[in-house]
Amino acid sequence: NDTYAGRTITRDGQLLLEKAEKDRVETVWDRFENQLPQCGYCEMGLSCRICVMGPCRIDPFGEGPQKGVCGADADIIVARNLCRMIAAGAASHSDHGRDLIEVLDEVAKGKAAGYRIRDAEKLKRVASEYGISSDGKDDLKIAEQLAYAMQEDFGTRKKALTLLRRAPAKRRQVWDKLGIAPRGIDRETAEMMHRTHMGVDNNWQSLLLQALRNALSDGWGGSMIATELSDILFGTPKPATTAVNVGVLKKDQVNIIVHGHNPVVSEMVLLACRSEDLLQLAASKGAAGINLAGVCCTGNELLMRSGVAMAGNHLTTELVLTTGAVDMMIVDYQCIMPSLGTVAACYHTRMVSTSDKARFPGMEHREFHPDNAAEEARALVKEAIENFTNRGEVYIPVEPVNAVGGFSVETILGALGGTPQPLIDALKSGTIRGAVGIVGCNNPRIRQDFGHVTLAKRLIENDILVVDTGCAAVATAKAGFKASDAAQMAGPGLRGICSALGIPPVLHMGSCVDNVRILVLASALANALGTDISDLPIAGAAPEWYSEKAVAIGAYFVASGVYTVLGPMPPVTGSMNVVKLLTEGLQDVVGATFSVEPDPEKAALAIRRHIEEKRRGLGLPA
Ligand code: NFS
Ligand code: SF4
Repeated sequence: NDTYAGRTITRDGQLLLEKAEKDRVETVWDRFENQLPQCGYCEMGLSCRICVMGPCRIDPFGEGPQKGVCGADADIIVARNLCRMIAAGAASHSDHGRDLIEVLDEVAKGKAAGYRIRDAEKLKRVASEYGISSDGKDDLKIAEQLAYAMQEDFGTRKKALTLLRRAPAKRRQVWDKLGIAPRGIDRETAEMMHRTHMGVDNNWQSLLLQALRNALSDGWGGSMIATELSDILFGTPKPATTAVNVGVLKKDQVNIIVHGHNPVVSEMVLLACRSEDLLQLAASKGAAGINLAGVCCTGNELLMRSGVAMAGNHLTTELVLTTGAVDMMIVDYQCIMPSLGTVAACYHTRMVSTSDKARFPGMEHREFHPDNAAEEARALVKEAIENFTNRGEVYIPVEPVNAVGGFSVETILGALGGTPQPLIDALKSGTIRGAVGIVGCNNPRIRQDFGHVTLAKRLIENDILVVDTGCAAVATAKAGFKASDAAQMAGPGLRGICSALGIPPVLHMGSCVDNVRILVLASALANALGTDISDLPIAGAAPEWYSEKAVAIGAYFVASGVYTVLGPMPPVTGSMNVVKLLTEGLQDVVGATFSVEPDPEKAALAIRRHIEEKRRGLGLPA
């Protein structure tokens, strides 16, 4: 069916769209079509509803009003809107990070049954970065002090975030010179909201500089804390084989899906799924086992650390329910479409929300806190098992694809013998031309996975190593780029290295907060070369992004010196000043720019040109 093929390149998606139509289930694509044509003012960033003298619109053709009621022009309105997107994105990642600090603190105080320190070595390493010595202290004492120190990073008592020290010296000088080194994680978001209130900062340049500082407070602050503490509490990822796409659901087993972002909930569900008595209970109901699978980033968290299978990315989250095979979906927060409860109501699937800050229509709310999470997870898994016998017809139309995940920086450097030198040698000789991070979401504006898969394919064919995260990482996994034999898809140089190391040419580095792993890896490369991140033959891309979080990520990539290509156009075209600053002007400010290119073939060309230019800059062979 052409309609389905126009919506997604995935076989499972196409078949389940057909099933959804048969079952009269409305999906994100249907609702997208119902919204067309979308508001042109909003698409250009030219509408403002920051205050109630408005809402206001600027006429892009210059005939109607050129000022809002307060006098704000197109530049101010577009900049403010973009700033608020970044503030929301940074707040989301950073609030997720804060939740992990709370768990660490409760673990330290003995109040979080089920959680523990799984990577004590990393605990000590990160603690020492915060100036906390481990001498003569037990792990819990160190954990308590680290939790306290990290809370300070969120506040107003500091002049600069602790983990900025991980960035190359030259990069920190850039930030200091511009006055955009973030001070406190919450502080930068709060200041961004303040500056964009009516009548505060009305200079589009200074607004956008604060937006970069706000984004940096996410990348080198909130998200980085989220990733580091997740490793400490749940283990630092190591490569493991797993499976992806809807075919990971099992007809003869209890299927539980976790959805959302924070491993604080999903790790406890995983623990419960593996407990002997619950497995026995499942057997007594005629199930051959308990099958836990993920969607979106909490799925990526489990995939990275425990090889848990992945049923799909963002646009698959509704479709996975139309299999009729999901006995329970457990959600935490972020990227969870409020339509899911309605979809589930057509099947026997039980829907459960778990976070005090995220509720959804058609879901039962069962709140998880560090002190009850282990117990609550067991109760839910038990109820999922009981729901197994209520299943109707089940339709699992595809076989899963195998994939290797789990590439933390620790693992990558470990595989290279402890230093980035072999990678640098390969870059220097030109065996590998460069490296690109492909990140971000799905968006119904773009055929699902088409942007991610096409871009990754073209890059690896041209000997560019790809690292990916989030829904991009799931897309390339579904397409087989992380399978054990995927090195064959790469150009000769990259293929040789991947075959020798036994790794795929597209490395799964985790969830969206794990984009910080890419920053840390880039810093290691820059430091080894004695240069800045902006001099490296690397780039970032978000071919199918949709969320405010993705804008924050793009902004901290660029502010960290990484040229970044976006697929969908952000709502900025109403101001040529803002567009020019983002796509050209930032070069002289932070040594990197954004670019927008919805066609992944053209994006690949732009990225290859950029990488060759950076190689020339470093005097590396063509
Ligand atoms: Ni990232 Fe993860 Fe996916 Fe996009 Fe959403 S799940 S945090 S925001 S849609 S990649
Ligand atoms: Fe209109 Fe200005 Fe109020 Fe925005 S802040 S809604 S442009 S009056």
